[in-house]
Amino acid sequence: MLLVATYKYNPIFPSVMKNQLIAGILNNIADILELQEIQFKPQAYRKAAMSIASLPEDIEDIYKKGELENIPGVGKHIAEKIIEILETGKLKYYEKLKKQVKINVEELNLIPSLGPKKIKTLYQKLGIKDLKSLQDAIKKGKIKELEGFGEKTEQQLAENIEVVKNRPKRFLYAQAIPIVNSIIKQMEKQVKNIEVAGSFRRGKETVGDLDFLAVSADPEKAMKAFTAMKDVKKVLAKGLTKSSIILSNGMQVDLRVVKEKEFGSALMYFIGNKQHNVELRKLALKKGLTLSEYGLFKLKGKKWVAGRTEEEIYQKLGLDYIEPEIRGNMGEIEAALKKKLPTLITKKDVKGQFHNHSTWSDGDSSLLEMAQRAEELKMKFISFNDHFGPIGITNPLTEKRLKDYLKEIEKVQKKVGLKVFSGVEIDILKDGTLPLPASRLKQLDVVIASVHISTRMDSSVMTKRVCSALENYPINILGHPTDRLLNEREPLRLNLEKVFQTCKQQDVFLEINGSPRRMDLSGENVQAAKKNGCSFALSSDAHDASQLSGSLALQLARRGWAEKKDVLNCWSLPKIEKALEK
Ligand code: DGT
Ligand code: CA
Ligand code: CA
Ligand code: ZN
Repeated sequence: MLLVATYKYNPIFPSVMKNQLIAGILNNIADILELQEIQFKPQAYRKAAMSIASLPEDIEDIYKKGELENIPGVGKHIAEKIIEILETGKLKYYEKLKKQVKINVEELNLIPSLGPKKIKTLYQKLGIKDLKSLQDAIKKGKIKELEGFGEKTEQQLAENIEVVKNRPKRFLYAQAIPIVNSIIKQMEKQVKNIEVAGSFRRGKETVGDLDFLAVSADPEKAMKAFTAMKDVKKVLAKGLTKSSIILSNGMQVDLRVVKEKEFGSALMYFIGNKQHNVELRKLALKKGLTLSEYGLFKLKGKKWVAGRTEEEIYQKLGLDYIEPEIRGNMGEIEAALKKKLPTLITKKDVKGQFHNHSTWSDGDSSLLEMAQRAEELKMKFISFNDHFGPIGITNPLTEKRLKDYLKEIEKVQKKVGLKVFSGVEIDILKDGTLPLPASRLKQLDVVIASVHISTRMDSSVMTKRVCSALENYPINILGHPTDRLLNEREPLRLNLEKVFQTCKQQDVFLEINGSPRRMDLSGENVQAAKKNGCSFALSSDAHDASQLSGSLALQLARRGWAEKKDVLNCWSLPKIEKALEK
């Protein structure tokens, strides 16, 4: 079932949001029609919903091109409804249907184990209309008495309701960036010092809430300013050391004001993660010390040892400084003890970005606009990898257009001062073949191969599919290896260890896709791949010149312990070119 929460249109991820919103509405229409025992129509709506949910392109763009009816399952009538939603934000037909059925399908559909048939039975036999009446019926033990339900189903429903109600609402890292910047900007003049901690500081792909720490001589003033910031919807708590607010987008933000002498230890505590903190405290105890958010103290007599800065605490614990991105109890404390921490790459090490789309496939900027923007950003190279293959986007490259595309890239190369790599992002088809022969692929600088279609295969079949492509074609980079979409789509079922080993054997770089909604590989995956001897290529997966600077790949590489030697983008140009030869 698709979620049709009434989220606000989010400009950072327009495509996903609109596509999912529309797919959700069409799915609910299918459910309602099914409840009304209308024949055939439900399947038509469901089919359209499914193809829209998996579109790799923004449905609004398809609409602008007048190509809605090219989407599988979308005919004239459904296209008209999509247009109404896109233009007015609503659909009269849907509103009318909802009134007719008297059942809150949107709400009941949030429960994973509840389909249209069950919803109908529950309504007809017990008059269940929404989550509340469902919960009441469960409490009274009425569900298990229904034919086709039983005790197990009732229990499962009860559990699923809890899951849905408690489902943590996590924000994407990229959504949090402007919020963090805005808070720091608003608060920085009100306090002596302010820093962000928590999962955001660790560069985690999604964040539950934001945690800030400040030092102030006047905590009252600080808290007053904090709770009066713009966009504050609700003040959950307002005290002298801690306040919590909810912003209008639903995000919770905590601020703690601490003493200057405690700033380092508090920062360390609130950056986390929890397991890292726990291990540090154990280590402190072994050294006859005790560590808390208030500082590092002698166990006996509680004499203060350190706390102003994180650096001095790590030092007193006998550890090298550990960057926040790798604080996860993933071996970093051991490495810091042995002075064997990786030297994490930084922004200045990254010389360019792979995997960029242009108007030659589903991008919004021309090749030249993209290359010029890359030059402005002081990149040393850019790699164009427009889509090649039948993935259901409206404008993939074909063999015929490929020639002109390559000519155009040559022209662009003459107009800009950075290296322009030619390439494609080509589909790994269901059977592990690619839609271009190896001989043609060899004529390109950078071949990225990715899975986009038939994504629900079993692990063994999917692993074979991917590995067979890696073994039989001159692929440079395996694109978005798990195909996950944060908060939306589970990773492919893949034996990643096997994929990593095959990449290593075949000299294929694993992509670290820095697109805000993908962030694929995850930091944990990068670390595991590195252990298998793999190397990485950082990409922006930009579909617009404005997205070139927004790649989050660097942060994932850091979370995955990657060093310069592991990351293609950090090498010299001649070395990069050599590494891409196949
Ligand atoms: P989030 O907000 O779910 O994305 O993740 P975090 O890591 O930001 O977690 P949060 O906001 O609950 O707490 C911030 C940090 O505070 C956390 O990373 C570690 C520290 N912390 C919180 N609760 C505990 C605890 O019970 N024990 C320890 N040792 N540290 C804690
Ligand atoms: Ca947090
Ligand atoms: Ca928190
Ligand atoms: Zn792709």
